[in-house]
Amino acid sequence: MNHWWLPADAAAHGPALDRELHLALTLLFGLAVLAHMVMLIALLRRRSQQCRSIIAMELLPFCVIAGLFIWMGVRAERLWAQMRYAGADYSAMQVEVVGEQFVWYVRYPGEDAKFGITRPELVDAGAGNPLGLDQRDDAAHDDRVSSELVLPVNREVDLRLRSLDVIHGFSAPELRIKQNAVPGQTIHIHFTPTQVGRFAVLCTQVCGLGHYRMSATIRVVSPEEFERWSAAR
Ligand SMILES: [Cu+2]
Repeated sequence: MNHWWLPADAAAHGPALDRELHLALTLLFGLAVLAHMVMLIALLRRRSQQCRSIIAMELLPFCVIAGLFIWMGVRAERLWAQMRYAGADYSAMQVEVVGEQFVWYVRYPGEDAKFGITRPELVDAGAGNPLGLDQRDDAAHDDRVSSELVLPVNREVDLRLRSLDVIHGFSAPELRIKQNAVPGQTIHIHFTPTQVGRFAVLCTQVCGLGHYRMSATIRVVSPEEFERWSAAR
């Protein structure tokens, strides 16, 4: 079913999410059909005879459906928790994505794998410091800010999301990632890209008049190409 109604799967956690979606849609479709059939049968039967047991007619289906929904909720929550709350592996690549009306900035921590301190009063996109990096901090010297998110294939990414102004929605459909960037919060999500290619990033929160043009590209490349790209910067 994937081939005609969902975008290609380019992340390691994608197939599990897709399975969950298919399971939910199939079950709910089946339930909708069943509910209509039960209603129809009940209508026809009640014309001729009294229904003897309200327990069989109403309580039992209610309990079964409630149990089903709880089971589905727990399954989905566990998947989400793996992505969002279980931390990334210590070897994961650190990347920061920051939303600002109406662009996405990407920051790499450089050789020291440590993000430098940023200060709101230093934010000055015109002067080439859109994130307000504080150069007095040693960890900030080798930080690299880019407009393009370039990632090596098959390596886990620990992505931290921030926003400088309003709530933005970071969404990459092929990578099955969608997470809001909230001002004042640093939100981590982690994933492993499994396919080389170019993937769209869209903002999925209506964040202002320029919302429609708040897009970016994720370029997933081979590890060698990633090394070359990093070295060139
Ligand atoms: Cu936005």
